[in-house]
Amino acid sequence: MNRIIPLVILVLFSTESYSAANHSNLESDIGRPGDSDKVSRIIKLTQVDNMFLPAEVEVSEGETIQFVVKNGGNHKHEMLMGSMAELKKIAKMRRMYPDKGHSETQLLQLEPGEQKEFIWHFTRAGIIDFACPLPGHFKKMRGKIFVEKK
Ligand SMILES: [Cu+2]
Repeated sequence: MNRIIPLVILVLFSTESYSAANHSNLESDIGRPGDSDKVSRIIKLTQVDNMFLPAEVEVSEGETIQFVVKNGGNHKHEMLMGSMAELKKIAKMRRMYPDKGHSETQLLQLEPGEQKEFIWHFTRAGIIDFACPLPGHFKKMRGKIFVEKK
């Protein structure tokens, strides 16, 4: 009977890697990593315990933004962009396996006081969600990027 358990876990993990594969497909909808020589603006986001400041950001279709994300809180935080459905799925995995290593593409993990940057090219108009998927943070620590049509 005990032998069945590792198998079940294995199946759950392979389901996650399947959804991670879906996630990279999805990233073509939310844009893609951008080139540093195409950056038009810098947008600063600060993480506090537990929210993003600002929680709403406006960009234009076709724009390449350099995001500077700083953890100004006293706890570890993360930042991940995607659809709300995708973010919810990832947050659920964090709750189920809090000690597992995480490797979603474009995931930022920040210790208190730490600052990280990434460059993103927004290819299409729409609304992109972002959040800290950590347990206890996810419900409040969310934001939206409004990608305006050119
Ligand atoms: Cu957080």
